[in-house]
Amino acid sequence: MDLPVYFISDIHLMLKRTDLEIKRQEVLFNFLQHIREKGGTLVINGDLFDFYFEYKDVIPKVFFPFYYEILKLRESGVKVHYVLGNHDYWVQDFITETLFDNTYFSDTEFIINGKNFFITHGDGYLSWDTGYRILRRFIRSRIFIWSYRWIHPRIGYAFARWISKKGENYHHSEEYNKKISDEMTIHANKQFSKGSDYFISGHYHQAIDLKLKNGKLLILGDWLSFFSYAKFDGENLKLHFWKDNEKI
Ligand SMILES: [Mn+2]
Repeated sequence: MDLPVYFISDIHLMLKRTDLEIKRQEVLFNFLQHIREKGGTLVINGDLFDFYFEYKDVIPKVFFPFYYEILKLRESGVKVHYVLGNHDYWVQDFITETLFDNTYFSDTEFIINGKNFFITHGDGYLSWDTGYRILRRFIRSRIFIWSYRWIHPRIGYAFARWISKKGENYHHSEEYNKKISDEMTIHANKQFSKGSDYFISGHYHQAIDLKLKNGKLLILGDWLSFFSYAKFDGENLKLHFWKDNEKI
């Protein structure tokens, strides 16, 4: 992978292009332009889209400005990797073949400059999340995806908008956030004992850059309130905050 490697997650590109959403995407596009100018590699660690469902012959048009930015980025020589999240798992060949260099349907590992990166979107990890893990198995099953595909997109997407509205609040109490980072620390330490140097997760909408005894745990924040990204320059991995967000 070309250096530097940038990691972002939980962008949640919305189905509704409000003024705020357009401004927010502009901030993201400025960040992508920055990468285009500097070169390197981009890893998107899940929940890029607030909802994404692709049909055999049809893709959602609302994300067209984003598709264009990614193609420009790739044309400049930057490779873009995409780890699917719980909001945007239902992709087909437009995502895997046309838009991104590589798409990952589950946790993955990269070796970059001799360092071992364990990359996960992060959902399904919490010990008390058994109900979610069962639901996830169902909504990722062939039968569910096959059935959903036969629902008219007008209905399929209306349903998604409704779900998305219900889950709008990503702000949690400090106590809850602490519980999550403690639990993710346990998972990270497990990976470090298997040889990983870095454990990178998204999903939890908190920005954490935590040096542990045998490695580093990063929770990437999001592009709804943190505008955070991690950068690996070949030596160090660090969490940063994109300053451009002052405009919104
Ligand atoms: Mn998520």
